[in-house]
Amino acid sequence: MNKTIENIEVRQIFDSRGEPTVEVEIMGSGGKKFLAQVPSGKSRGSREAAVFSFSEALVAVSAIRTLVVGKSFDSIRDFDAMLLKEDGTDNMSRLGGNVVLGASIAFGRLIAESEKKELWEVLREEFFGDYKKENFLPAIFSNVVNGGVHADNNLDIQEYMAVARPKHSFTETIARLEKFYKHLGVFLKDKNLGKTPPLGDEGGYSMNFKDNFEPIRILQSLIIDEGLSESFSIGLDVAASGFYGENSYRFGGETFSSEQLAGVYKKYFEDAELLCSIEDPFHESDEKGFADIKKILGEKWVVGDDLTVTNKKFIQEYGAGNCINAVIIKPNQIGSVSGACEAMRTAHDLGIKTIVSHRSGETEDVFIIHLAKAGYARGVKIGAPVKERIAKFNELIRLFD
Ligand code: 2PG
Ligand code: MG
Repeated sequence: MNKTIENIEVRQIFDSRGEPTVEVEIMGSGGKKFLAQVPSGKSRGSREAAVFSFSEALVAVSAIRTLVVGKSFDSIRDFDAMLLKEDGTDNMSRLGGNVVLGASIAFGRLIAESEKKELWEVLREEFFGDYKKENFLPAIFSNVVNGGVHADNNLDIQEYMAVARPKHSFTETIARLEKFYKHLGVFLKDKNLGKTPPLGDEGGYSMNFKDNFEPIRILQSLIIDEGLSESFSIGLDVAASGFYGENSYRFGGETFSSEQLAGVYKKYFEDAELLCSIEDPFHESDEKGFADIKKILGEKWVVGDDLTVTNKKFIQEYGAGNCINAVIIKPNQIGSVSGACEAMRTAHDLGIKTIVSHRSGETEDVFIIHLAKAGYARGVKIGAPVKERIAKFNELIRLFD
């Protein structure tokens, strides 16, 4: 099969939160169709690529159609470069980051089919072919308690994640994670006076807690009680932009300066030995807060997300500036497959660990699992093992085991 594009379409679909997002379809020669569903985030960094509504996406796809139909591109890079040139803005505000990303993934699938390869193999060869690395299994960051803007409860911290490190296989690790998630539900139901706790945007439990530390304490004792402390630890996504205002942080009913909040986190890490990572502990403009906490926490992972928005420029700046030692890679923050792969390469060159991540509004698309495998990610962040997120867990098993 050749790589000629016969048509491109966009459709409106709904994500796991019931919010509209887009699905892009590219038709190759012989009428074969390649789809990509783009997720959408609720707690977005201000420097993320533009997100187009469906009506804007229709206009953008008409423009893209005139550029690509009847053409053939040798690589994802060539395809993206043509669209990025046409867009010509810093944040994809002419063609829409979600539209371009959808086109870019769908085109990657066309290439994979034409070369009779898996998508991850195409990505590996094109973007990471020069890496000399052993294949290994990334840790799963699974959000089991939801707070912040992802839940209707009293937690300021957006995500409390079980971090499961596979020893031999994902089949085994995911089974343990599912069991752990169920047991946590039973424990929390008990604590919630016999009522099953509601679920937040990413499938984590989202009832009220005594304070922001309580879920950490509960996760730690459950991990220990279940005999999982060899392979399970705890990660947080604070998403601190959500409670930042006028140079201070409103956290747990109190107002903190950046230094005071760093003191709170320090205590959390001292009190919970299984706590291993903290994402967006400060507002995206609070570079100093990141640098300070990184110094305090040493080897623990300090992860950039809203801070770095999958943009190689910011990863370079904040990585070299000692603000982070790990980074979230969300393809729709940068708006193209090439942009996401370049971000991973920049992180890799700086010795910064990568965690390829979902968004709070998800679809069943499994692209991020292929990206994680291709780029040797150290982690995959995919929410709780329920509903539409199951597709990503299954793809982990299919690609890695
Ligand atoms: C995050 C994400 C995903 P959202 O903050 O890391 O968990 O949330 O997609 O709402 O930005
Ligand atoms: Mg985040």
